[in-house]
Amino acid sequence: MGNFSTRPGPKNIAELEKLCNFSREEIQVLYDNFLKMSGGRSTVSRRDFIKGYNKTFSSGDARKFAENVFRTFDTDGNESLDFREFLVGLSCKSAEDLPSKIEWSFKVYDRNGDGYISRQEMKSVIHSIIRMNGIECNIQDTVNKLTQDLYQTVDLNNDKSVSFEEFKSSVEQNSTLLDLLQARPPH
Ligand SMILES: [Ca+2]
Ligand SMILES: [Ca+2]
Repeated sequence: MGNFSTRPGPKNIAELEKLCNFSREEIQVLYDNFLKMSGGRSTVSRRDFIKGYNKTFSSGDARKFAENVFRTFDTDGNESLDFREFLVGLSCKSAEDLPSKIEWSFKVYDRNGDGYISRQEMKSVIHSIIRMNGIECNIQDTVNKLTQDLYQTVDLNNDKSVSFEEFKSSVEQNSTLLDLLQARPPH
């Protein structure tokens, strides 16, 4: 597709529409946001992404969480996002159906991408979520406690490693688990 230096034309938009759940109009808006983040360049660097993402959170520090998000967006691992990666990433992140939510959350937690969530990976992501939400409390204790509880719940066979299958069936059995994993109060 090449890099855009100007607004994507109708042909590009039609192609992009097929890759995500966004409408034509939403893609245009997202492209403007993308340009704001990149400073008008055709790719967004890790640093620009983290800075831009953090700006949207007034209450807490979202930088650590943004690193995890960046990793799930940067599918070719070249440390920068083109508009297609940005769009597909946002589309996966904002998907509302349970299978997509499970898949995306698993990727966030599996920081080294080896297909398993270690306790350390879970702890690190929970820490980043709590910081992002700006929760004022004894953060280390909260992180330890949440990690302990959640890890025990999702590590079904208790082998100190959480596979995608374990993660998926835990969440399917208990729908409030996904809220807890995203540090949202269960509704
Ligand atoms: Ca990339
Ligand atoms: Ca892992």
